Amino acid sequence: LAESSGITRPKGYNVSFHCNPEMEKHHFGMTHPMKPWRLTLSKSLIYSYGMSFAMDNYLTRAATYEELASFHSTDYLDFLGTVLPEAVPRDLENQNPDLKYNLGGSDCPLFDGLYNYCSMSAGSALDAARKIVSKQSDIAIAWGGGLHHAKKAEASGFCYINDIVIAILELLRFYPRVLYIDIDVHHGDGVEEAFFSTDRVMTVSFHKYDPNNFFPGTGALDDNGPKSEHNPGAHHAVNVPLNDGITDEQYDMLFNNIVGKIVEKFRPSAIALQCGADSLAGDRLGRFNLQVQGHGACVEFCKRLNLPMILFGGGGYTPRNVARAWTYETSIAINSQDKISPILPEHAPWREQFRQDTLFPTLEQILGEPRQNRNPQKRLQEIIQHVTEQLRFVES
Ligand code: ZLV
Ligand code: CA
Ligand code: ZN
Repeated sequence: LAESSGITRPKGYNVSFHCNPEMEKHHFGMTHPMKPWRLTLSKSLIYSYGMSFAMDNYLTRAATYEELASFHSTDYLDFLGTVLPEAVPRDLENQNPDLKYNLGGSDCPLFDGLYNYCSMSAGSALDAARKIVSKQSDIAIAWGGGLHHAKKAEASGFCYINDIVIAILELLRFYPRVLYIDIDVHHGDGVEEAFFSTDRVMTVSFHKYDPNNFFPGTGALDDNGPKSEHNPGAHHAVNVPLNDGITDEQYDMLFNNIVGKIVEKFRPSAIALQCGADSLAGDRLGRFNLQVQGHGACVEFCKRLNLPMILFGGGGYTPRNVARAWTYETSIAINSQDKISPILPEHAPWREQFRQDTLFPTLEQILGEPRQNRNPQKRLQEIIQHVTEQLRFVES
């Protein structure tokens, strides 16, 4: 396969791929939008292109309790490890579910094997971080991670364990400064909050922002970390609130400008990039008009910085498009984006899942009618202006 596709190992650097196929067998419930099976579809397409021959492939073990406890509270972990997916207790008066740690509701249901699922996601992310710090990998990929909403002692938005925070904590044992970038359509609130009080991690999230109608409702332009002068973490949270229908061209302009300025000022020693694919056009929960090319351009931009980097997954609720994006982004990591065919491989299992046989469907193919763009150029300039002023407070 690798020979016929012309895909070879990248020259002068190493890419590793970290996954645990057991993770993919878990189910959140019939109607729940999070489908771990999308990881199977993504991997299947990546392998069909012959990309595994160009990377070091690791089957990762689950993270241990102690590893999870590097971020999460032991009370929360103990509950997560013992709670059974039986009926959730209801409040006697109004019958509302009485949730502990926000577990068991419709966003974060209790399902069979939940604790295993969470520790496997964190295990892959942590393995990726360890291969980076040991310098065995220059880019490490963990598509099963990226669960950016989980808090120290609370589940939130389909996320129970924050594998990203755990992986960044590992990077911080060896690197002075880590830049976290989040292109999921939702605000990366859990990662932002975890590093609110340090100047060793800068977080930047691009997201749909509508405090009343879009989850989680945080991440306004001027939410930039605790304002106190004595807090080293002040000004180290960058937020890029966007509206429905943003296009590749606008996103690319914003991303390059903002991430470029942050890198110049903050001078990170490593990058953690959350590649949530719900920012793609046609996503079941998303609102943007991004195409596979525009989403991938963010990965390409970060790769060109030549810093050690972890690529995480995240959201993504239209599995065929998730698989396309993460396949294209894997090809970018191994520098094969110009070698792979834009026509999906003939022999790909699940080929019928993809509807069109292209890796790059047009907006018309995805949506029929593209979503209306509610991001005037003037607003994008205001955002750039705000971030530029914010960065004046960051010491370089
Ligand atoms: O992609 O959910 O809006 C990383 C990620 O960023 C809500 N949740 C909360 C606030 C009030 N609720 C609504 C409860 C909905 C429960 C089930 C759905 C079921 C079917 C279809 C859509 C949803 C849904 N839930 C859509 N948006 C939500 C958000 C959570 C979004 C999490 C994004 C996670 C993996
Ligand atoms: Ca985001
Ligand atoms: Zn999301």
